[in-house]
Amino acid sequence: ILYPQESESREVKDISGRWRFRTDNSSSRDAGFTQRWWERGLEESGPVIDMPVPASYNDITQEKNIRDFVGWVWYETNFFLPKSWNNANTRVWLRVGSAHYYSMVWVNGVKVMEHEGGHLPFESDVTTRLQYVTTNRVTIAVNNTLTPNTLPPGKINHYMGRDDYPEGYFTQEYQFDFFNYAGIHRPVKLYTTPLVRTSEIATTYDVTTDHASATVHYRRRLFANYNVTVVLQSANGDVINKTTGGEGDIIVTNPRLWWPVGMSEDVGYLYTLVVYAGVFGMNAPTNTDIYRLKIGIRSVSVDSSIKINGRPFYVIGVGKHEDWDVRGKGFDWSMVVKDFNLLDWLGANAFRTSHYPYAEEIMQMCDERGIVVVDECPAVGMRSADNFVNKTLTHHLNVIGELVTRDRNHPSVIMWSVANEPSSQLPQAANYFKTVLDRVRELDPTRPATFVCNAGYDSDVATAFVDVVCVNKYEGWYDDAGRVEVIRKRLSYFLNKWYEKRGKPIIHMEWGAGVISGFHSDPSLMYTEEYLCDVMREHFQTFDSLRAGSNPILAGEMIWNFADFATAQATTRAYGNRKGLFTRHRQPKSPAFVIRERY
Ligand code: GCB
Repeated sequence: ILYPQESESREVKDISGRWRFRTDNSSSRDAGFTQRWWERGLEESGPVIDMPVPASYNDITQEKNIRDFVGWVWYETNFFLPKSWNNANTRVWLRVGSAHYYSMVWVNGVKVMEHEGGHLPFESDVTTRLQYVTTNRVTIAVNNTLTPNTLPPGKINHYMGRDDYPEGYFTQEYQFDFFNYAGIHRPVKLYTTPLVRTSEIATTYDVTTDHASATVHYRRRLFANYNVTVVLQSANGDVINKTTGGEGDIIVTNPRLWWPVGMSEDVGYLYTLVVYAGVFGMNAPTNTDIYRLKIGIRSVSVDSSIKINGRPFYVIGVGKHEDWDVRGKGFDWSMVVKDFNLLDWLGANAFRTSHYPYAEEIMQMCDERGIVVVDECPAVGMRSADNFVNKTLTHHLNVIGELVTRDRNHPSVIMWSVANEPSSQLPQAANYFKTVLDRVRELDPTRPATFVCNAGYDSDVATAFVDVVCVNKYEGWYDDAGRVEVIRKRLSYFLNKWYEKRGKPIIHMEWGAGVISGFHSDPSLMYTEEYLCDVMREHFQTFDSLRAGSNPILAGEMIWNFADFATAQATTRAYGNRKGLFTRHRQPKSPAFVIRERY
């Protein structure tokens, strides 16, 4: 599922914007289905309100019922198509960048696709469903309900038979620490391709140890009778080399390698792989499909450290979220570019897509700006035994397939993370994670794989299967709250224990403390800006002692979190999670300057 892109053979029409919207408030939440809202149109079947796409619907209105809604919501819009699209050589695809969590899509009253999972794109060939003499209608129903077998998992609590609650009352519970924003989160686009098209491209690279030569291996999804030419171009369009065939190698002498920030002056160099595909034969359509894929040539390996292009790479990064005020998890270019500017200001060289795959546009910017990514599955909050069952596993394997297919060509992605903080001390977690990690390595043998662990070094049973041990620990916060003086000793003991256990490089993936912007005290107290500054200085002492020397055990540090973000309401969360270096409005708290100094 390639990113939709314009070319000589392709056109893209973004139909995002102001859509019609309604929540299904029926007690069974199925009125939309029993009354078949997609047939008559939303306006014909009840009241509608305006809803921006892309955006989470939760914070757009003044209604608590909409912010906290659980169940099916319905979106609808109309669009016209250019007549030029109406010809026998053109296929039209409808593509949703992502919608959280379960989606069904109709075009002109006919169902065209269904998709499970809130963070990855889905598309369908809608050519035969479209009209050119009049307007078209697209209807998308989205359900945010989380169950023990969704990713992330959750649970619906019914209060049936309880006289002390309103009749029919139910709540959505989940064990992950961010608000379950929902709706159509990424752009909805139509795009054209010729009848013959390139639908998938997979690239991998080999770089010689002296960097004098590289081989780009490519594989395009292949059907019979295709005539494929592949041209590798430099960033300024010069042809480097070319070949033919649906699968093959392109040799690059003296390649300009892709480097992350901090490792070279030459950051984020991208080549373009231009893939031409046509059809042989007498009655073949004349047009050729052209797709341009940006690629970066680099290698990733793990031995006693993480290596990019054979050189040790130390991660200095942040945990992030797709989270902005008003739009929730809705894609917004202003927010995305602002965040990259702040990453640059901090001097960070990496982030983790905690705790779900981020928008494709964000991944593209990481490639260009040389920001390394640990690319994470939405498996967060797997805290109970009923999550580690076959039904969840089957979906988990599907998500891994979709994620790897979407992101495998991004040079910025240096590692897959299959989960965050699962209960990896449960006996069933061993086999579960062996299976998902095996799958990710089978689909992509060129990158290390991991999950992020917060089970104890003495109880975890699943990190045996990871390439890099990634751990979360909040020393001075959840552990030894307020006692900054023990951080150095305790953290160093903890990380050494992990190293003794697995003998693999460690990334300290999450650490930090809550700070309410504007709270101050000296000596510092929890929640003040000074407190996190103190916590940081202690951590840095330990980090430096473990990354130095002849046998460094630490491969990186990622502070939690880049910015404050929304969570479910809880007594431990004062207007969301406050561990951000920046406020939710992207203004720096004093600890941001300390990190900037270090990074
Ligand atoms: C964690 C989780 C993260 C939370 C964070 C916290 O360990 O991985 O999702 O937001 O702790 O602040 O509690």
